[in-house]
Parts: sequence; C-alpha cells; structure tokens
Amino acid sequence: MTLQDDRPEGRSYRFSHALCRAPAPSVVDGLRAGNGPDPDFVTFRSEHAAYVSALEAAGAEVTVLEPLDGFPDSVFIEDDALTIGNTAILLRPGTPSRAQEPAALAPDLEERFETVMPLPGTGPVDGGDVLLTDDTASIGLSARTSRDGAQALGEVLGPLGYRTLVVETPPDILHFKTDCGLIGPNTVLATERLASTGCLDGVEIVLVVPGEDPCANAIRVNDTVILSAGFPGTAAKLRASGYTVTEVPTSQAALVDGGPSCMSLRFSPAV
Ligand code: CIR
Repeated sequence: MTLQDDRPEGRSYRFSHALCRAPAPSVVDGLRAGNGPDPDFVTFRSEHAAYVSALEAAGAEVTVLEPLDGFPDSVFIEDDALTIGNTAILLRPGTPSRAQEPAALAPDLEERFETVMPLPGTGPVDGGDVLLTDDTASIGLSARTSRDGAQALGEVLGPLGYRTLVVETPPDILHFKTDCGLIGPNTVLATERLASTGCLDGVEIVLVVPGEDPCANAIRVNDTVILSAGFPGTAAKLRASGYTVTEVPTSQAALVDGGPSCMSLRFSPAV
C-alpha cells in the first residue's frame, strides 16, 4: 500500500480535536509590525473564548492550555508546532522572543501524540508559513521562515505523504497564511496581492473582496469556515458560494498581527 492510499481524505480540514493556548495578560506586549495600540487583555480573553466556542461548534474537542505570561505571543500556538494525525512536529519560531515556546508546549504534545519530533537542522519555521492541503505543503519563505528551515520541514513531511512547495511570501507580509487560508479540500481564500504572485497556482482560489485583506487568514474546520468578523463582503461571497461561515471577533488578535489560523493547532488522531 502506498502512502497515498493511507492518506486520510480531508485531513487538511477534518479535525476532531484542537489545542489552544489561553492568552496571558502579557499579550498586551505581543509583537506587531507597526506602532499600533496594545490589545486590551480582557477583550482579547473574551474574543478568544468566542473563537474556542466556534471551534467546538464546528465539531472539534478543544483543550485550552494554561496561559504562559513569560511568552506574550504564545496564544498564537500555530507557530510552535505542526500537528498531523498522530504526529506533532515541534517548529522553530523565527523571532527570539518566541524561540522557547515549542519547548514549553512539548510536554502537552507528548501527552497527546504518539510521535513528537523536533524540526531537524537549525533553520527557523513558523507554523503561520505552512499551508497544508491533503497532499501538499506550501511553505512560504518570510522573515520568520528560512529556506533551510522549509527544506528541513519538507524532509519530515515527505514520509507523511506531502510534497513540498517552497514559495516566496511577498515582502512586508508577516506570514504566508497572513494572506491565505484553506477553505475547502483544494480551495484557498486569498488576497489578490498573494494570488497574483502565482504561488497558489494549482489550487482553486477565492479572492477576498477588495478592502478586506485582513480576513484571508481563515480556517476550515469540518464543514465550517471560521472567518474574522467585520468583513461582510467576503462573508457574503463565501455564503453565496455555499460555504457555511462562522464569523469570530479577532479585533484584539489583529492588533498583534494574529488571526483565526494562529490560535489553534488542529488535528485528528489517526485510528
Ligand atoms: C507574532 O508576531 O509572532 C505574533 N504577534 C503574531 C503571530 C501570528 N501567527 C500566525 O499568523 N500564525
């Protein structure tokens, strides 16, 4: 039997479980590209709770890990690991203040996954730069993810049944998935500025409506697309195309450059 035959159909969006990290009060000091205002912790916490509820309503059993006040950005757990079936790969976030987050997460992954492996080599990779379809990992090079890191991740993903495409994220975009998100088996919601580079060729693209770029970082969980609230044009466009859309408030995460994909690790343990 080939790897292809073993590959569970829909593994890129059918998830029975999700792991989140509660925001810590220090999230107000989270990294951001500009000089924007700090998020408000209490509002962040309530928006995060709404996000967890949306994951649950979409069919995932969610575990919310304790906040880590020593790591202001640790609520963005997606950057610390990649979770596929019974395997978790500890990543190497590409900014110093986040470098120790995977080590802090490792014990929680070891409790839940048969295999927990470190990313080989030394090159950095943030999970926000990794877009998985059922058979392909598109890894965007960015200020956080190097070519060495992307190649090392590709070597680990090969035996798990993925081909890897290393692509260039346009300049000034934090992560590859800042500007795109998987919304269907082979369909990606994306901004025009990312799609126009050709790096998504081979998948079906649904563009966000003009002026709504920040909502591209959507996720598909089972039959639901989880989209940031406040982008009515794109929400309507998706619904008109037959998608079930749940809008979640992410105003505070957005102040520190985060969105729906960053705040969970989604997975289905293989049986
Ligand atoms: C950071 O700069 O690392 C955080 N403030 C935001 C991380 C967002 N993560 C993601 O898009 N996967």
